[in-house]
Amino acid sequence: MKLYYFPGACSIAPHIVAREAGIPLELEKVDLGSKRTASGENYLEVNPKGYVPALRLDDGAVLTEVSCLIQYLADLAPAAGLIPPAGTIERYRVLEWVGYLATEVHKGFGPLWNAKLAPEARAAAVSALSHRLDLVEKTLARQPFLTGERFTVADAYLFAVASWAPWVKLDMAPWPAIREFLARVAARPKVQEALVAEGLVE
Ligand SMILES: N[C@@H](CCC(=O)N[C@@H](CS)C(=O)NCC(=O)O)C(=O)O
Repeated sequence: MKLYYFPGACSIAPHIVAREAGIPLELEKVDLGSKRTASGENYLEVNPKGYVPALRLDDGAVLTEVSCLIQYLADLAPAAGLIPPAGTIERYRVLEWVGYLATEVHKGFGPLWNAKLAPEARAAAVSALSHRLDLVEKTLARQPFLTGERFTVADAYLFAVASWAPWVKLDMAPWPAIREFLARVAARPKVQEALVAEGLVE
């Protein structure tokens, strides 16, 4: 399987899940400006949505959307325990977080990437995102991971998006439990491997 990614983008969530699950992936970097991949493919032919991630399966089919890829990969390796079995309430708790992260937190960061955002618009975006992060903070203040004691696909997704704070100059001081979570997840050997593979750390 091949993961189309950009270093440090949300594509690092499925990348981490694959490594935690012991699933070997070929990595192909995408230039998001030119929509060309490192090997010269036209990325728009791989994923007409134009954004990362995309996962090319061994039969040539392509899956997109972080929330889909992390579930797909985790389900390939159930013994790794990255997502509870289908039909259990524990599964829906993880999916509840995945939905929240995708639609409230991931998209909440969106406006902050715009360097030309007017100060009032930025303040409004920071305020909305802060409320979303407050809930995450409250949860992580009482347990190490979003659904309890165990690292799941939802934690991989949170790690991906909350790691953007320094890039968008979001001061994480109000959320110490999230900062501790980021350090705890970054220290996981498979996460380190992913960070090194993407050239984010040496
Ligand atoms: N809904 C998509 C959003 C993916 C997304 O936001 N990708 C960003 C990087 S984190 C991207 O590739 N942006 C570049 C672009 O849209 O051209 C998903 O969940 O996979």
